[in-house]
Amino acid sequence: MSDEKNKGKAVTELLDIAKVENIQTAHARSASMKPCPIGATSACCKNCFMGPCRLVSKSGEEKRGVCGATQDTVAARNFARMIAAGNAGHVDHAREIVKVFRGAAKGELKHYEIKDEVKLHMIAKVYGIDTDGRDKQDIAIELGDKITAEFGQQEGELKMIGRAPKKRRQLWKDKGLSPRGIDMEIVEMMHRTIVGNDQDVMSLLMAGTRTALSNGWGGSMIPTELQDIMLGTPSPLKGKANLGVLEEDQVNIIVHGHDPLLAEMIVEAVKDESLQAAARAKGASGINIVGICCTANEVLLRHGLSMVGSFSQQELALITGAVELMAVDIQCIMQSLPAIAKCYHTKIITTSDKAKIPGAAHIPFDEENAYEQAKEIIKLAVDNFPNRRKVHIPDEKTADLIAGFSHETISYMLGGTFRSSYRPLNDNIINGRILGVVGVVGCSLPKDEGKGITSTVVKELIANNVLVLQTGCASYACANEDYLIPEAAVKYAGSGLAEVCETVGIPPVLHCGSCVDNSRILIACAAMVHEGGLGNDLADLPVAGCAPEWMSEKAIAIGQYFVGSGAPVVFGSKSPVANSKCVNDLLTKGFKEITGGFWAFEPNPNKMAQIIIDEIVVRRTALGIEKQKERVLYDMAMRRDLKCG
Ligand code: NFS
Repeated sequence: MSDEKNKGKAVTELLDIAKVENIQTAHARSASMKPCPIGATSACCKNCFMGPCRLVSKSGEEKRGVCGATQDTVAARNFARMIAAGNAGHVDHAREIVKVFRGAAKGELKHYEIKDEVKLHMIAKVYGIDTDGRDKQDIAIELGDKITAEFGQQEGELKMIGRAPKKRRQLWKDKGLSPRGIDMEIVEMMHRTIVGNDQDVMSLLMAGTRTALSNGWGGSMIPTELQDIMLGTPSPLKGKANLGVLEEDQVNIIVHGHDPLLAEMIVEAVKDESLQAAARAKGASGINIVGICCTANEVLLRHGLSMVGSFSQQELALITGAVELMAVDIQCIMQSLPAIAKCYHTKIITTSDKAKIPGAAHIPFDEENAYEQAKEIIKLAVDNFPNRRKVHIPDEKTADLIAGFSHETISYMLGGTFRSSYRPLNDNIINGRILGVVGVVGCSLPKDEGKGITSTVVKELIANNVLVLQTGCASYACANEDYLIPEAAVKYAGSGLAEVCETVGIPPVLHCGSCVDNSRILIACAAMVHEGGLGNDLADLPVAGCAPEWMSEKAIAIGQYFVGSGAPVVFGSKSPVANSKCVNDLLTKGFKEITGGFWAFEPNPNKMAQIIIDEIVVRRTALGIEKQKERVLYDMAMRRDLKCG
C-alpha cells in the first residue's frame, strides 16, 4: 500500500481538502523540502561568523573550521547545544509551574491549590523538608522556595537525583556527572560551545550528559511532580483520539502546547452554565474541549479529554473548518497556524509571552485571573461558532483508550489493592513473562505520516513481551492502532505480557503523559531497582528508551538523560553526528563504558525493535534471568496474601 493510502482516512481526507483549497501544510512542505546534507550530519558550524564553516571532507583528510575546530569538536558541540536547547524548554516550563505553585501554596491564587497531599509529602521528603505537624500550605511554601533556589544554585547537587539508586548516584559523582544548578548547566553549556572555548570532545559530551541529567532529574521532574500536586496525579481513565473527536454541532476549542496551567482552567471554566447557555444561544449543543501535542496529554491524563491530534495533525485540525478557537501555550506550535486559520473562521490565541506568533491574537496568561481568562477565551470561541463556513470532520476516532499511568498508578495497579509495589512487575520480568520495559516516546513527523514507524516498533515490542510505556506524540500513533486499550493485550502482546496485562486489566502500552513526564519513566526504573531482584543500578535493568519519530531538540536532551541514566536509547533517524566517526562511536559505543547507556540511530522500525530486544536479552543474561523461570503470576488470592506495608 502506498504511504498516501496508509496515512489514515482522516489525514488523507484533510490533505485532499488542503490541496483543493491550495492550503500549504507541513506534509506538503516536508515532501518538497530537501534536507540540508551538511546540517543533517553535523558537518556545519555556525557558532561564530567566520564561516559558517562547512566541514565536508571529500578526500577523507581532516577538515577544520576557520578557528581550527575539527569535525569531531563541531559535532560534539552541536550535539551538546541541542541538549542545552532542549533542556531550556523543559526548565523554563518548570519555572512557570514553580511560580504558580508558590502562589497556590501562599493562597494568593484563587484557582490553583495543593490537591495531592500525599505527593506533596513525598516530594517534601526528597527536599529534606520536615512535614511533621505542618499544614500543607506551609510545606508547599518551603518546597516552592527550595525548588526556586535550585534554578540558580551554584553548588551542590539537585535534590531529585536522590531518588536514583545509590550506585547510580555514586557513578554520577565519580564521573562528575551529578547535575548542579538547573539554569547553571544550560548556561555553562552555551559558554562551553562558543567559539574558541571547550574543544575536547569528551569534555563536551560529559558536560552535555550532566546538562541532560539536570533535565531528567530536575527540569522535567519538577514540572511533572508539581503539576501533579497542584492539578492531581493522573490515574487511569478513558479517552479518545483522532480528528473525528471534533463535534459538528458543538463549539470546538483546541488546547495546544505543553504547559497545562491555562488549559486546566479552560477545562474548569467550561462547566460554567452561563457559557453553556451562551453556546446554546448561538445554536451549538455544547462546548467540546480537545487537545493537541503535550497539552493534550495533560488534559487527557487528568480529565479524559480527547486528543484531536499530535504534532503532525495541528494544521489538519484547522482544515476541518470546525475549530472555533485554538489556544496555544508553549512549544511545538507551527507558525503556519494563523495563515491556515485565516482560510476559515478559526481564532488562534497565543497565551505565553515566550511564544508569540505573527497573525495570532495574544492574551497573555495571568495566573491570578486564569479562570476569568479561560472564560473570556471560551466566550470568544462561542461567539465565533456562527461564523463557521464549510465544515468537514473526518469520521475517524478511536475506541475508548485508557490513559493515566503515572508511576504511582503503575505501582498501585501492579501491586494490588493492599500494597502498592513494583514487586509483581519485577517478578514477572524475572520469571520471563515480561521481557523488559521500554519507553517509546517522542514526536510525530509529517514526512513519516502513514508509514507506521512508531506503531511498528511498539507492535514488535509488545509481541515480544516487552511492556511499553509511552509519553508525548508517540502515544497518539499507538492510540490510533488501538494499542492503548486492554483488549490489545490479547490481540497483539506475546503470551507472557498478555497474561500479566489481562490479570491486572491494563493495556500492553501504558500512556504515562507528556514529554516532561518521561521523568515518570525514570522514577519507575528507580522503583524497579529499589524493589530488588533486577540488579542494583539503572544500567542493570532490562529497559530501554526509543523515539522512533523524533524531531525536537527536547528529544535529544531526553535521549541523553536516559543514556546518562544507564539506558540504551534508539532514535529513528540516521546519526545526527555522522560527520564525526569519533563522536558517533562515543555516543553509540563509548558511553556504554561510562554510564552503561548508549545511543543507536536506526530509521528502520523493525531494526529499531530488534536492537532494543537484543540489548534487553544481553541485560537479562547479565542478570542471570535469560531463561524463563517457573511462572509466578499474581492472582487475587496471592495478592491478598501479600502483607501490608
Ligand atoms: Ni515532545 Fe510534546 Fe510532540 Fe515532540 Fe512536541 S508535543 S514535548 S517535542 S512533537 S512529542
